[in-house]
Amino acid sequence: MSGFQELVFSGVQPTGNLHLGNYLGAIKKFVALQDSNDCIYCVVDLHSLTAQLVHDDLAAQTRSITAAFLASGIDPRKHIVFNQSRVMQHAELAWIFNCVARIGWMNRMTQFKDKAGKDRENASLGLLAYPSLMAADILVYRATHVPVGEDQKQHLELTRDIAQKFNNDFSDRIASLGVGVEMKVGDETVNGFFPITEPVIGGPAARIMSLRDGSKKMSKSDPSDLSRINLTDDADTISKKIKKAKTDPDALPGEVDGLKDRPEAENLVGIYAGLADTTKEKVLAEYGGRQFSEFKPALADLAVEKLAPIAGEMRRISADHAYVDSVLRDGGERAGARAEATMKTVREIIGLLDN
Ligand code: AQP
Repeated sequence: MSGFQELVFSGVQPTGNLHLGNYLGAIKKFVALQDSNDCIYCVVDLHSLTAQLVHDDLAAQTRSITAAFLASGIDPRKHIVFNQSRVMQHAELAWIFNCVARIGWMNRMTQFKDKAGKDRENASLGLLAYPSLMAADILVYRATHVPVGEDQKQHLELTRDIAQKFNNDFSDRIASLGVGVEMKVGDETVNGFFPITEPVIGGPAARIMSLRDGSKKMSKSDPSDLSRINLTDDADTISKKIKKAKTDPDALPGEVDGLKDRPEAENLVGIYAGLADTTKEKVLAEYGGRQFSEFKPALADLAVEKLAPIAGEMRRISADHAYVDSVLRDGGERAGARAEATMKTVREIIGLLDN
């Protein structure tokens, strides 16, 4: 894609129990990408303050997300795993991006509109500026690829806009300092300090929906625990939740086209495909024509088979605070060195004295 060294970055907020959507939409991709890429995975604790400022168990949740990363198979020695607040350069670059981005861009973010609700005037400034911090998380490492679920697509487009605007606004300084990198954006070759990051979104599980309502995404903050499968759920709970999942009375279709206007059926087929590393087409080739009374137990067995080992590992790793903290400390030191290298140049580009 560009003259930038390829680097994968992504983050997860410590805002509650991780669920199947987080796992299939994001963490499973993190694991797959680590074989052939340099990766940085972050527990974005500063982001979580936009949801809840005063928190009894932020430290416990930060450790729990870290344990989920490790239990899912992320290797913290080959790659970097850390919590965001250890590397203050994220917040520093976010401030600069607050001055690059426009309020209108932030106001258009659907996540802000959803989370702020009707009383936007009363939403925190942090919630509005969330995408600016997310852009900083990514660009402070000049990351080229970001694996996320589909709900983050708009924020990644904004990250691209921020990078592009910074590159344009400071093009003369970037050129005179000789710190630009040539990259291809669409058909054009451009020069800039920050890469125009590529989202890694896709596959059958990019957007997992609530088990109770196929029009709402599976979410940590849904008040109904039956709406999601938590990574920590035991086998009985997983089976019970899948059995109770909302469906329609028809049998599964033989083709993907037949899932149109059947959001709950499409969701369960997507979950099966995501867990089995296959496609919806292949799932329907096997289960087309069968009733949910047959499909749901097969899905429950598969979910238990794939998730139970992760839950067990999570429990084991979470209990070892000293180990988890050492991973975050070591990752924070390595991430901090990389982030500071970027920020030294950013300060120079802007003209902030730090000598
Ligand atoms: N339902 C989903 N399907 C696929 N991917 C999903 N992700 C979240 N929900 C789904 C992806 O998981 C990663 C981490 O998400 P996050 O914790 O940073 O933020 P979130 O999107 O706010 O997660 P939740 O669970 O939906 O929390 P609340 O309830 O607070 O809004 C991201 O890559 C995200 O795309």
